Amino acid sequence: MSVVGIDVGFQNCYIAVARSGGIETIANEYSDRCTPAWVSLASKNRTIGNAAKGQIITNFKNTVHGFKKFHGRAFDDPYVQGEKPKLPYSLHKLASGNTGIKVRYLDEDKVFTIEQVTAMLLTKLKETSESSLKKPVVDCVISVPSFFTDAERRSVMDSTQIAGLNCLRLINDTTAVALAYGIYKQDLPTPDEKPRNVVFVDLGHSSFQVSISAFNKGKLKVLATAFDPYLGGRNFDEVLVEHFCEEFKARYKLNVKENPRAILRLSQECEKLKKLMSANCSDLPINIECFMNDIDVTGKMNRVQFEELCAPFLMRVEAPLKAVIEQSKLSRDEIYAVEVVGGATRIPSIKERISKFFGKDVSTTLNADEAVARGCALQCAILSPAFKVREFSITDVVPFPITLRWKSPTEDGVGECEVYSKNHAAPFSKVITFHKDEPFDLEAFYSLPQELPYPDIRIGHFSVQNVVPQPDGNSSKVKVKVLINVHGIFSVSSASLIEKQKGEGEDVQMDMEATVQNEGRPEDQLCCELMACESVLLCPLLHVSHFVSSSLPLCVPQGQMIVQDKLEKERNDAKNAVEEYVYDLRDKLCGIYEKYTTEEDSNRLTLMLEDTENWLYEEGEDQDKQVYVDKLEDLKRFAQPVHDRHREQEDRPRAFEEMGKKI
Ligand code: ATP
Ligand code: K
Ligand code: MG
Repeated sequence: MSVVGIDVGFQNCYIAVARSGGIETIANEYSDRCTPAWVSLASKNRTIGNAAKGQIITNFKNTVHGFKKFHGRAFDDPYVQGEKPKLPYSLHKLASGNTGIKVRYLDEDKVFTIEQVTAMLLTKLKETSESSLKKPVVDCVISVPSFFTDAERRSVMDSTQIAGLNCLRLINDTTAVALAYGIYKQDLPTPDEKPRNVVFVDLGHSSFQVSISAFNKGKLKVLATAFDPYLGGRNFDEVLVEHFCEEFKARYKLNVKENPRAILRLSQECEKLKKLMSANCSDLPINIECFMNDIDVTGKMNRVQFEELCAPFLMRVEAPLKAVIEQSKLSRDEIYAVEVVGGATRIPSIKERISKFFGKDVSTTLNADEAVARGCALQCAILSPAFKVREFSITDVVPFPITLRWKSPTEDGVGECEVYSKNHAAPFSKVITFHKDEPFDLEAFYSLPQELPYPDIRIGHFSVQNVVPQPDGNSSKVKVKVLINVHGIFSVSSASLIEKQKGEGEDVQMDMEATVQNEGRPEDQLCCELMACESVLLCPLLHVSHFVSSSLPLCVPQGQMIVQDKLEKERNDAKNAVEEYVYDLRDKLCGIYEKYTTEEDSNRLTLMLEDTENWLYEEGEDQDKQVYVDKLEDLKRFAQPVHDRHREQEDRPRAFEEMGKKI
């Protein structure tokens, strides 16, 4: 069984695996531990990761990146609409209303769902782990931002399924970091001592997350989370791009914004400049040759200017810090340390702001790029029976409060109740008792629209069927179990009709408040109790429908795409084999074969090699695999007599030697 943790970033993905020696971050085939979250579709194949990123300038319309936050989002969502004009590729409204991606693949226009695109990326990460571990990888733990809602989490889970992964847990980024921080600490307070409170900050390419965790020996409890889902390193790149677009317009009369390729190149250079400015205060240059209309452009910037330009974004750092500390009800001097991770926390001004807010230096003891993946692998190791690891329990939180509303067909009016408050412990299940004599519907939604990263508050619609009155005519008692599972996903997981209830009140609202049961108990205990309950008669009566269905049939099945990529690779390999043979034989004709060929043969062969080489650049440039295989056979047949003569000459002295030995 594999133990793998995957940090799927907006820009950068990392994989950590457990080996006997401990947790290790692994490198891909480019010896790079970071795999870019890029997927490029082309007329014959797909490329994913580093190779896809390399396609951005030549195949920008079909090279997809920055798609992580399209999971579970409606096409009409303001975020999606805001991103659309900035993307070099096209978005598409799916029949479900969700966001799809439109590209040209295999010379046809194709629409992929966001789940499919992420599945392609996950498949690549799966392959990378498999080649490092040298065994199949199925089980894994994957990180998501703590502000991901139900729809987003379900969508990511769909991707893992398409990719053939068994995701044991979707873990929040900052919780993974907390685990990576805490599990090896030898000096944590004992369970009855005051816990150690640590703040974790992750500023990535697209988002800003903060959480506070309380540590005791063997456990961590997340106290609160806060975030700015729209603040990340990319904002700073965009500020720089905007600045240089204006400067180049004034100085070189270039309308950069009309040229997607130029924008992409400028973005890449601006990101490099931004990173350099983290280490240098002085003026730094930006130079791009043949930028547009054959013009070379140059510009410069220093850190002070950068901070001025980015002030509106830098100012947004404080709000989540303030929110998290308020929610935790801790005072600043109860904070033991502030650990920062995520690439963008390397910006000096960000670090200064965080440290100023908490009144202490920020710690950078964790690897800023790899801590999330390492935490995921640790969680996977804990969950995997195949791996021995220190016991460590994790309690996370519900980021947004959830309300359940119920309605019966004949009853007038509806009732509702907040089933999970903000920062409620998770995973967690509860049993709610209803008194009903007919089927009824339940609707779950997020209670506070203003806190959500997008306008859609709906979670799911559940109907409890087959409810009938008791034989004596009274209402039946129906126990409904609601659940936030290990992935942070809400569901109404079961409903049971309890027989023989007499004289209970009919006021549902009252009952509701009275019967939100078992608060403060972990899920499994609760399950046991339910099983033991004798009067449970009827088993699941649920009809579940989620508002946003993400699992659409694949337009091109994943397996077929993998086969297609493999065929394309074999085709390329066959072509390369012809090319290599040409070069090799040419070398040998003027080298070791010279003595064994007549001038006539040599000329004939040289001519043929030249023809083949020309063919490779012309009609042989793009042929089926078999054509190359046949070509190679032909070449070999022609050259065979020369090979044979050479071999004979080589073998003869050796044969004599052997004979000599025998005698
Ligand atoms: P997210 O967490 O939002 O999904 P991610 O995990 O892909 O995104 P990270 O890999 O944590 O993001 O960080 C990438 C960001 O960090 C990029 O914007 C990158 O430019 C920025 N970054 C990396 N190194 C530096 C540096 N030295 N100075 C400034 N920014 C940096
Ligand atoms: K990352
Ligand atoms: Mg990240």
